[in-house]
Amino acid sequence: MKHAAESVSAPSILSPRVDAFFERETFSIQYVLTDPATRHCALIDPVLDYDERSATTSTASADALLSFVEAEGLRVEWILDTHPHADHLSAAHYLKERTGATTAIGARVTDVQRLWKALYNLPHFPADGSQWDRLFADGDRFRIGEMEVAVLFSPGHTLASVTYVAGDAAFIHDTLFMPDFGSARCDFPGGDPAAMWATIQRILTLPDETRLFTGHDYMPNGRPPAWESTVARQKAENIHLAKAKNEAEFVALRRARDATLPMPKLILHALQVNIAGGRLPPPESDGRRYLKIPLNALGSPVRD
Ligand SMILES: N[C@@H](CCC(=O)N[C@@H](CS)C(=O)NCC(=O)O)C(=O)O
Ligand SMILES: [Fe+2]
Repeated sequence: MKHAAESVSAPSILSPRVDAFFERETFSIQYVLTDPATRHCALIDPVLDYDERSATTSTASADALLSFVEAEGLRVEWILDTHPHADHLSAAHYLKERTGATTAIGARVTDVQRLWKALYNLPHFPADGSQWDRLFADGDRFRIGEMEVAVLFSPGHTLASVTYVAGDAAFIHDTLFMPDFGSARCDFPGGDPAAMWATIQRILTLPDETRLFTGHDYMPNGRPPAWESTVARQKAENIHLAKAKNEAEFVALRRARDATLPMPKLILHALQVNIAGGRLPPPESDGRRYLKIPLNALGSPVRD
């Protein structure tokens, strides 16, 4: 059985199946990455919906992934985050409870946990990554079914960001967006535009035909949402790479743009949940869960 499967799995390793789910509230893309040979899959960057006006959470976006998985007869083996998100809550914990799949994120998440633990004043929070089943270091490899996935450490947007590379597909999250939008911001706590420049150069060393799947699409000029490019297209068309030809130019470009960007509306809501692997804070004595919002913790605000 194993041998028969191996003989048909070679093409799938070259070009895995990728299904994308665009979440319109935070312009996020959730992915299902599938090994066609075994129909095992990974859910990448799943979103736990949050309505900030009423402080209501909902699992509609995550449930759409589960419905798809069920309809297609897939088996969820992994729940992967590319980084601790600053603009939405991660549905990793909810999906772990529903599927029993293995959760994972980049190993440097412990640095992000330490940073935000101090910002939220959570002295008892364990900043040890124990909230995930597996932590990936640069160069680590793992399998979805029979398909090998490589992990590239890709910091800049956050201290802990990683890119997942499976065959000709790379999940590059918030590094490069679609070529007409450029690159991700590097001004969150722990962000670093010089590290982002090095990360982008590393991603661009993947083969030209590599399919690049981004983490957000902000639909510039009202175009329809898009999330897939290639290394060749990014080299030829990315608006930030066209303007910045070296690290110094890129750092200057990013600093100038980042100085104009307001904080994501959910940054303080999201990080306390996301450093806990997508777990909401435990219920208090009335059975209700509460978020904690530190005041004046993020410096002077930039307004819309
Ligand atoms: N307006 C959005 C901003 C989200 C945001 O800052 N997104 C990050 C990725 S997590 C980014 O890199 N944005 C790039 C940009 O806005 O130029 C919100 O409030 O959620
Ligand atoms: Fe992000």
